[in-house]
Amino acid sequence: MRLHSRRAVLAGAAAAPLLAIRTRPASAAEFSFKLANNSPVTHPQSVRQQEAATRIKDASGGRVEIQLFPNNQLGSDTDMLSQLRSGAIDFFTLSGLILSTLVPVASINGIGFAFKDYDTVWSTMDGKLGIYVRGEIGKRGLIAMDRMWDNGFRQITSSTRPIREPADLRGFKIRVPISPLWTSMFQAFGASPISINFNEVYSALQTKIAEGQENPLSLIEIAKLYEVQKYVSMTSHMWDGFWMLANRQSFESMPKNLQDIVAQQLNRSALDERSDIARLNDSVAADLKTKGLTFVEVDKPAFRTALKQARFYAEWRTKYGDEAWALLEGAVGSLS
Ligand code: X2X
Repeated sequence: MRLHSRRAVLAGAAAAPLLAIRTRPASAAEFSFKLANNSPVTHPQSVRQQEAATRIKDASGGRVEIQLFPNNQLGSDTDMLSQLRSGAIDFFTLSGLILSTLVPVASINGIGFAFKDYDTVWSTMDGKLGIYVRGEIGKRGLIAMDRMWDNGFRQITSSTRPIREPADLRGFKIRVPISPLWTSMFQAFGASPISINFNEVYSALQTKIAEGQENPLSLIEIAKLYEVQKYVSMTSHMWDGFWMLANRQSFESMPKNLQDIVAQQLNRSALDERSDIARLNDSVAADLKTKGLTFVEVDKPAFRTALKQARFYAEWRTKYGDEAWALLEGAVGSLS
């Protein structure tokens, strides 16, 4: 039996090229795209992107197929950004702050203590500031979908000493993602930031190349960073999310109706992902405590004052320019 069916398969394979001349095999889509991210496969970002891909295939009648490559399978964020620009990857979700290495204003959402809560995050990034940033992204051969995906408010973890007040950051070897804003902010605190892509964070912490790092609780849990860290200080010092970016040529290779389907479904999944993260925010702290992480409550205004005194806001206001800064302050209130 086995031998028979093997022969049948071989015969079929030999015949396939002839058939392909006349008809497209049912499984091959007209538009085949790669979508990549840096998130673990169980992170809501990966789960919701897979769902979006499935809906896009259905809604396009099989014409558009998106294959998801989560968890840095295609390289670090820096590598994937190059691949997106060259068209080797068609879609990629990237932190606004890391994107700023190409589009400087894209880091503006990460200004220290800019957002007081999620309502303000979404009204700002779905509002005028988001439109402005997407416009700037559009000038660099990329297209940003309207809805950002949530990463979260960031908290500082450490394997050596708990960070209780700004002075504890002095000389602290902290891993930061690759972005001038991150480096500048932790330098303003007097820390020693080390720029490392996310795919190397766990091992950098494990080998103590870095004493600490900062990320949202949801990711500290999902990427198991609690295994190599002891303390988490609830600084919420910045909020960051992911822009869903498309290579312009790839995106515009589709007719308008398919572009609309893809954009709609990606935006819808971004909203689903935001609710997932909101739910995780409510539950994850208890779990991290049982896994041995010690929580440290901090006086956030003291951290913000330290940044002001280091002229952090004044410096970045000049870098972004008055227009962008006015859009930020118009949405979140006065910062400097
Ligand atoms: O690299 C990080 O720390 C991460 C996963 O939060 C970002 O994508 C910025």
